[in-house]
Amino acid sequence: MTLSRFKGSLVGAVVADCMGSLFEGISTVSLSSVLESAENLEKNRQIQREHGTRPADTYGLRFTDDTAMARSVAASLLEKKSFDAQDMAKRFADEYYKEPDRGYGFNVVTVFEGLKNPETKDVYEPARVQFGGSGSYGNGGAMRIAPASLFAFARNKSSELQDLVSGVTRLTHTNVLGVNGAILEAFAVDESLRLKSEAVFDAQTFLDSLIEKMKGVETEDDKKDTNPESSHSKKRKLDDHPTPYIAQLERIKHLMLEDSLDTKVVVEEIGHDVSAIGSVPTAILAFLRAAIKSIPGLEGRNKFEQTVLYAISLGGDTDTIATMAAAIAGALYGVEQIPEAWQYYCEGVADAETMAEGLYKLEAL
Ligand code: R7I
Ligand code: MG
Ligand code: MG
Ligand code: MG
Repeated sequence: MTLSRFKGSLVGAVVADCMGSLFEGISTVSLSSVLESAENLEKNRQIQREHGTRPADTYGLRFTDDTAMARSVAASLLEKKSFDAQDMAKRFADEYYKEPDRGYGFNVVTVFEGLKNPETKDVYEPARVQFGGSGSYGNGGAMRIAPASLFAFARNKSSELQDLVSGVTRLTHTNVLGVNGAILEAFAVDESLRLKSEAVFDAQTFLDSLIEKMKGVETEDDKKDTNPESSHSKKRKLDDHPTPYIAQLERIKHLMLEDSLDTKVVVEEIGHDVSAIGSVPTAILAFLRAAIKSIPGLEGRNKFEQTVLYAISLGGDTDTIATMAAAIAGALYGVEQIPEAWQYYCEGVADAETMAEGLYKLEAL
């Protein structure tokens, strides 16, 4: 049962990245166009099954940087059976230089250059000097983090999840908003895995638990913030709320229950951009909204499908918001809810399944 949910999380993340990438950067996306793109995959698969002629890659969707980096996280944890910063950093950089056209963030490329430079002794240095020393607050840490949640869960080391995520994230993103966004995403995947079943799912409880956990994270930061020149205080200018992620989760608490929820309202109040603060909470909202009620226009689709299609329909950073929402949803609903046609046409599904199996088989410590 848990194996299906490990696979659901990683395979789910891959298909959502591939499907979401078709709409990345488009600020207004209609749900019907998202639905149509999914129906195309399903129709093509049907035709292919009936005639058995078309090669799979005719309509294949490529995964993007989100998946490329998640694969490195998983591969490093599997190979080293613990977190090895040097190994993971090397995988990130090697992967980028192997296939630089995966749609990487504009600035993170400088980090890879730094990591490749033999003069670089500290693998954390290139990320630290980004943006004049404040570090990136992009969602590139959060988008790749699901394998860390699975790893900590399998190892029975969930108490160490926060430190693991921080270590993995700071290799490219050191701004507290970038790090805490990854921590929130990792907590959400962990929370999903931990639920006994879909039947006992309660959105309020789920959200309250995340808020409780983020209280530890965001107040810890407050305590540490004694130096007015620290990167943490710089970030405050971006979002002057003392606990911005908790504030986002509180907003979601109200929004998710609204009878009809306008996409414009979600975008205005929560966001859909490449910042972690403007996308991780959005992914959580998409997951919760689909879990609570049928999304209008998506009736008849299962919860996993609704989560992904709805997440993409929010527009903006669609591959990333969808991949993060799907990693959470897949960890609850399991791989069985991921349509066969989606799995068939998305690149990297088989590898995600193998990695999920590997992580699942790791022995508890
Ligand atoms: O966060 P990152 O890896 O990008 C991930 C996104 C996802 O949508 C992927 O699917 C891919 O498309 O890219 O890459 P970064 O370059 O670290 O951050 C992304 C962008 O966030 C940057 O290019 C900046 O535009 C913005 N950004 C900042 N802008 C000003 N000041 C991030 N941090 C800052 C900052 O401190
Ligand atoms: Mg991407
Ligand atoms: Mg982007
Ligand atoms: Mg993206």
